[in-house]
Amino acid sequence: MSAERAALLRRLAVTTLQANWEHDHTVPSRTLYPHQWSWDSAFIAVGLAHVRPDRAWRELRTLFSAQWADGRVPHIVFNPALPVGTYFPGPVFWDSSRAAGAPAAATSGIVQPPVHAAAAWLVHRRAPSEASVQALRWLYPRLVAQQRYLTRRRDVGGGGLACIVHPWESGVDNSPAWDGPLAGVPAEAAVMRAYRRHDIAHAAAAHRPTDLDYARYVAIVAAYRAVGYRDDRLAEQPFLVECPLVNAALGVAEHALARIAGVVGADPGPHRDRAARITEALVARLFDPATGTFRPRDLRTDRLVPARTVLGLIPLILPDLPARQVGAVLAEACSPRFGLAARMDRPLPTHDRTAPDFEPLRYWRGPSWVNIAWLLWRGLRTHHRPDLAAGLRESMCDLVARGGCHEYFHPDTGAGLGSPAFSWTAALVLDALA
Ligand code: 9YW
Repeated sequence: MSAERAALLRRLAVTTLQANWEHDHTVPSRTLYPHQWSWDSAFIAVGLAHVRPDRAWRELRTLFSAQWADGRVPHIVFNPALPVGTYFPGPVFWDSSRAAGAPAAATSGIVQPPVHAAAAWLVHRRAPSEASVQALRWLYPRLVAQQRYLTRRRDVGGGGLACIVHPWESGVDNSPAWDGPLAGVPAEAAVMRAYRRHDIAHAAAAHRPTDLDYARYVAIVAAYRAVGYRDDRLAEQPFLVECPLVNAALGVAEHALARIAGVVGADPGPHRDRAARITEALVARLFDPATGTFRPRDLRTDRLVPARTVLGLIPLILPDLPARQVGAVLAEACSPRFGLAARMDRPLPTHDRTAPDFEPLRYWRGPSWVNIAWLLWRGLRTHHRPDLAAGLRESMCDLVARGGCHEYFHPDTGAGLGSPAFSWTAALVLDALA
């Protein structure tokens, strides 16, 4: 990309982040997502570190101020200044304030991938200062509590990994990876007539999860809400899955915490040990030697799900992933299913493009997303593949330069889809350009 084009792109990204800043956090999108979302904030902080490190820390601080007593970091923190009903499912639906250990702020009761420790480390490394050390001191015990929650309360499978109790916890809501585990959740599309979906009032229904998906999302929340979001009887929940992205993020978080511990005067040793154990567990439980792929484990059947989605490539972000699995992930990524190459002819899709259920327009069932490309880009650099990393970076930046800071992109044409001013797209492209 020419220096001139990169400068234009940088300006667009900065303007987008500025426009989405909301007094103490950034909204993912003004139209679609008007509150604060958990993993969005981590990605956004990584981008803000390049232009406004003060805001990067504020973003993380606001999110972690809404952490629950048990350590969970909620996937949505609601902005109290907005009228109830601005977003569905909103605070009334989640009704979290009655749950034990809920914070003062209105939040959801579920989590998202724990990418925050890695983000905090990147922000500090990009803009180290007395203020960043102070920020890390404040965050460190909270990040440790987040890890403790996930590794202790969520290890329903007993094998050292965290499970998710809702597709929303994976961040890739309607991925084909969840079709099997969701099929057993009792719900009828008609249930959704009782609710007004916010998303399809602002985005094309053909791009979004279906009414039946949504009915199941609502049914799962209702089951978890009914037990006050407590995790002592999680095995009774209707959706229980070990996700490769969530657990790869969990392992990377321990690596990041080891580094942060070094800065704040804590012991890095336990973090290194835990990181090694998570990587071992990920390989033992989610790697299928027959196909050479990582796939989610459905704890209700104790089987790996059949779909080969982009989630299977994300363990590459683990610096201690064994060589055999690194090779297998790269083979899958460079196959026609995902088309990774030093010169990519099409954007990275979120689902196997040779699969019959690949849908180029529908959200996480095919379209290209910048956060996923960015994670893989970082993994490629970690595992010393500068050729493939450069190809992916070029493809990612080119998408945004041509289409704008869209939420997602058509995986064949690269056309921008969803929200046109999406925060993590802007933030991560800023990081990739640096
Ligand atoms: C929804 C905010 C969130 C992201 C998720 C994405 C979507 C909300 O938007 O979820 O209504 O589907 O799937 O990853 O955090 O950007």
